[in-house]
Amino acid sequence: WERPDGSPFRQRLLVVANRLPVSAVRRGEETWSLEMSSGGLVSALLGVKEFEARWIGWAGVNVPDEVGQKALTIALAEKRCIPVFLDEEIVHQYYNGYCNNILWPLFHYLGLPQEDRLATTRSFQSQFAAYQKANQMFADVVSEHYEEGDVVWCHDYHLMFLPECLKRYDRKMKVGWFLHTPFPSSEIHRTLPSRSELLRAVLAADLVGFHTYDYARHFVSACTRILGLEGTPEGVEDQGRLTRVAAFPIGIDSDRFIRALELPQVQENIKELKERFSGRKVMLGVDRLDMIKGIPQKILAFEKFLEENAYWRDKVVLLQIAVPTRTDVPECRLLYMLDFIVSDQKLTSQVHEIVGRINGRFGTLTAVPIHHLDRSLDFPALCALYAVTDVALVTSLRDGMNLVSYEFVACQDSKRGVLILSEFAGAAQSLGAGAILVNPWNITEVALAIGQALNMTAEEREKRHRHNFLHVTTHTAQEWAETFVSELNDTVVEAQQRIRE
Ligand code: ADQ
Repeated sequence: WERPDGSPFRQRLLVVANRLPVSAVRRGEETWSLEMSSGGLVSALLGVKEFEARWIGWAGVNVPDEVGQKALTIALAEKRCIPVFLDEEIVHQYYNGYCNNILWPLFHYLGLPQEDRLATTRSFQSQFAAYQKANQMFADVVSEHYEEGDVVWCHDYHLMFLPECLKRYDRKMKVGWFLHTPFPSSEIHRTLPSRSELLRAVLAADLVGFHTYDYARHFVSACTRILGLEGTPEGVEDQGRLTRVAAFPIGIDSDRFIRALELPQVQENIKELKERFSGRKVMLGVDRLDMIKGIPQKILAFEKFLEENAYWRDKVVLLQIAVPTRTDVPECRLLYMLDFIVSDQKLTSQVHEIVGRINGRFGTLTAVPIHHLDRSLDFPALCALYAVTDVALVTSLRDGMNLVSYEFVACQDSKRGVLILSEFAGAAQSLGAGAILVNPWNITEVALAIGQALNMTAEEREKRHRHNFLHVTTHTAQEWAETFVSELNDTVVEAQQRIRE
């Protein structure tokens, strides 16, 4: 592959993530249809001009037969994607089990599941073994495709073992690892039975990145307290070898959102929404349906606001879009999804119950205060919603960054709406000066923030929006990816120099 102008790329970049950025649907024995997803990471890497990126990951489908695997591999190659084939048992133990039932809640301060509190329990041990095995399977695929000089960028909590597996394969490989979730305080991390193994495996990387300085600091503290290693301003040192640790706050492809606002379909959606909610202020929540997003807390705060502000009852509407997420893994049959389905169902019914109560209390025959949708929106609909919103509410209990807050800001250049943002989202560090920061556990505080946002003067909104818009449009996903990869290259060069000295 060449760059659009015909010149060669400076370097090859192997991006390794649990999921490939495609959805694959089998149409026949040897026929697959593929749809490229358009998430932040994809746009970020498409925008990186110097590197020729290839993706390595699981395609999200179970392909037990060789014919199907071969056909899928060929189809994916056109999209620069290389599949790792995981069977159902591994997916159950590694992905649903260790990743999403143990690491995800722990990293978001929700603790370990009760039955897994003891390292000796069978389920914990087998899930951890499957996690290591799956990481080795990813490493095997990377090593098949790796060429000297390539940069390998591993992503997220699914692949904490990968740096160690890769360095075992080739000590000189340039390996970076980035965490998209928070890294919790070392006091939380030390409750994890496999705490040391995971830290050591990550430290095998040359560069370790987090969204915020706080997460990086927590990681370094965990390494010093749990492993007894030395933390330095640069990272973590172990017997003269330095693993560089730093913050690389992610961004979005802001141009994509800004350009979308001009599309006829988006303009049409905006017009319809304006007519539909005319005379009312629009408040918006867009979240994956997940415990960490604080959806019940958000709705309860809105209820408190309506309770205490009768004037606003027929003048404001909250649109809450909550997309059920982990059900997008087709082969996670009911049995495998049990833990999530139960907790997602509990969360959904809890949210439905609160919404029903509030609409019953404050609704009229012609209008209800909350519209709650349990589904995903397509890109034009999402952009239109962001554009017509007066107040966006992000009340995550913990969130690595939270890109919804960035997307909202990118779509608000004509409206200058207000962002209410949880102080426990990584985005609070970058958009804090423009947003109203809240503790989502404090319903009264959030209710007051809603009042403050709805009553804010145009000058104040303008000032806050300017700050956030400048940040979102300058600290983009492309900049994030470029900075990480060039820092990784520099780190390796510096390490080689140190060895020579
Ligand atoms: P997520 O937890 O998925 O990502 P977030 O950063 O908010 O959280 O990104 C969600 C994405 O999904 C956004 O692009 C949003 O537009 C989209 N989305 C959410 N709900 C939707 C809906 N109902 N309909 C359509 N689209 C919807 C993880 C971490 C985050 C971190 C990112 C990137 O948990 O903290 O910011 O990775 O590192």
